[in-house]
Order: sequence, then C-alpha cells, then structure tokens
Amino acid sequence: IFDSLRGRLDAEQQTITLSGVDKIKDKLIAANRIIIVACGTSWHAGLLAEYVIEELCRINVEVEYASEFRYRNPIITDKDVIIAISQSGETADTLVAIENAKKQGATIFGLVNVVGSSIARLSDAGAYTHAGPEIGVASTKAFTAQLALLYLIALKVGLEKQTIDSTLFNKLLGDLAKVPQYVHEILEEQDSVIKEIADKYSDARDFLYLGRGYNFPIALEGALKLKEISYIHAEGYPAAEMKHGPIALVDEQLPVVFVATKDNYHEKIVSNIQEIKARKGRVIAVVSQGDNVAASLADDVMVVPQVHEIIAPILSVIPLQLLSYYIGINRGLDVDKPRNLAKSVTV
Ligand code: F1P
Repeated sequence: IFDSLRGRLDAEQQTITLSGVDKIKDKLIAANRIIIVACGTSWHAGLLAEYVIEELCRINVEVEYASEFRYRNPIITDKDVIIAISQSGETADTLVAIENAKKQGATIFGLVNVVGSSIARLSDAGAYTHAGPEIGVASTKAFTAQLALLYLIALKVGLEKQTIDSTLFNKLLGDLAKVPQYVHEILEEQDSVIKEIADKYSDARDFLYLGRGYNFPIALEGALKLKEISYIHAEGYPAAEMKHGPIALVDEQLPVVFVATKDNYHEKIVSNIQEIKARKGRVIAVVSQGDNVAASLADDVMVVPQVHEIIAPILSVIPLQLLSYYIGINRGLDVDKPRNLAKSVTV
C-alpha cells in the first residue's frame, strides 16, 4: 500500500504530490463544505476523514451513507465538493449519490481502488488507493490505504490553506511515513497475543466496541469487521454514548473492546473502562505502548506503537481486523467469503 503512496509522499523533503488534488485545489480551498459519501468500511474511513479534515483544514465536512443520501433531496450547490470513497468503485449506492450531486453542480473527487471503475470515470478528479486486489470480501487493506490517502489530502490542503503549521505537518507526515514499519511491528509482536485473545472470546454472543474522537470510527470498523467475518453481533458506539443506553447491556458475559490509545482525552476513556469493570464486563483494550494505566485495568490488551493521536487510528484498526480474523477462523468460517456479502454491491 505504502509503496504505491510513496511516489506521492516524500517525508524527507516534506512534500506531497497528488495531481488529482491539484486539479481541484481552488475548489477545495473555497469549498462551502466537503460531503463525503460512501458505504460500509469506506464510510468509516470517511467518518475519520471528517475529524481529520475539519481539524487540519478547517473546512466543514459532512459524511453521508450513500445508501441514504441517494434517496433524499439534499441541498447541494456548485460550492460543494463531494468525496466519494469506494474500494470497488462500483458500489451502486455511491454511484447514484454522486450522479445526483453532479447534476446539481457539485465537484466530484473519487477515491477508489479499482482503476477505471465507474466511480473513477464519473469523477471530476480523484486519487487511486492502489491497494491491490482485496482477496477477501471484507475490506481491510483498502481501508488502510483509504485512510493514508485521505490523510495526505488533508495535510496537503491544510498546508496550502495555512491551517496547520509546519511543525504539525512535519510530525504527522513523519508518523505517516513510518506506518508500514509500525504495522509490521504490530503483526510481528501482537499476532500470537491476539490469537490467544480470540481463543478466549470466540464463543461470545455479542460484542460492544467503544472509542472516542479519532478512535470512534475505529470502534465502528472493529464492530463491522467482527459482524462481517465471524457473524457475531457487535455494536460500535462513541465511548461517552455508553451511559445513554448501551451500558444496560453490560454483564459478565459481554466483551467490551476499547480503542484506548493515548489522546487528548485519555483519562476519559480510562474512566469508561473502570465503569465497565465495575459492572463486571470483560474488557479488551487496544492501548499505546507504555500505557500501563489502561493496560492494567483491561482483562486483555493489544498494544500498538505510540504515535500522534491523529495517526493512531491507522494502527489501532490492525489488531481489531486480526481479532475478527482469528475469531472467524475459530468458528470454522471462510473469512474470505462471508455469507451474504458481495465484493461489489452493484444493486
Ligand atoms: C463497500 C462495502 C465494503 C464491505 C463489503 C460490501 O464497498 O460496504 O465496505 O466490506 O465489501 O461493500 P466499496 O464501495 O468500498 O467497494
């Protein structure tokens, strides 16, 4: 994935080349808002991009399920830029959503994996993720590539708009450039740990996934991956939303997965873990290396390298994908071909 991005990111020179972004740069900088449309895992990448683009570029972003957006009558003008995210580039809901927006004058930026796909052809500009073919139906490496590309776009536009300073730009680009090495470390060091955790929880009936801020979309994606490939019911929620309903589900049977890497609100997620433990829930936590506080509270821990909080989600998702993978295998399922799911949902 990163080999294909390397041509667009030169961390040593601190430059990002993205010709698709250059093509609509003026539109992006002057945009009233960016509307991100996508489905499934791609929608989760879009949700995280909302947080990142608003933070780094100070552009108003909305994220829409294409499967809903296409059936309503949204107010769109020629000052809106639509970012359509799709691994396959053929998802019918996303395609129809952008066709409608295009008719109303919006500029379409396509972020797809499959070269020459329908969404790519309909877009005014775009960027390919070039993640290679997904072997399985459930999107995994495409998600990582989507995030990497969305982050590069946010960094490029933020620098252009001068909404980020060069120190933050350099820090984020530096961390991003090291993601391949960090992912390698996670796979090396955590694989057997995650397998053991999977063995412990493969019989669970339900799972709850919680995360805050940049980690919230990862909680949603962790839950979706588990549903898709292990057929276990799982729900993702913002950590603070727990007390508004889901906490009623917590008992000694329920595994609660916290995406709890270090961020600006870390003590809040630590207190959420304590709330679950006080109700005898079983806590599995993704924590940053060296965070003994969160680690000591959890029953089981998956560790990722500590990076800037904006970059951390790209790493946190990896153990969650692996956890779903091993649980699916333990349950005797074909994780590459989940029942009822299609690689391209073209209807
Ligand atoms: C969207 C999606 C995938 C999911 C499955 C069904 O596809 O929901 O996220 O894993 O493959 O389709 P796409 O628009 O990103 O190709």
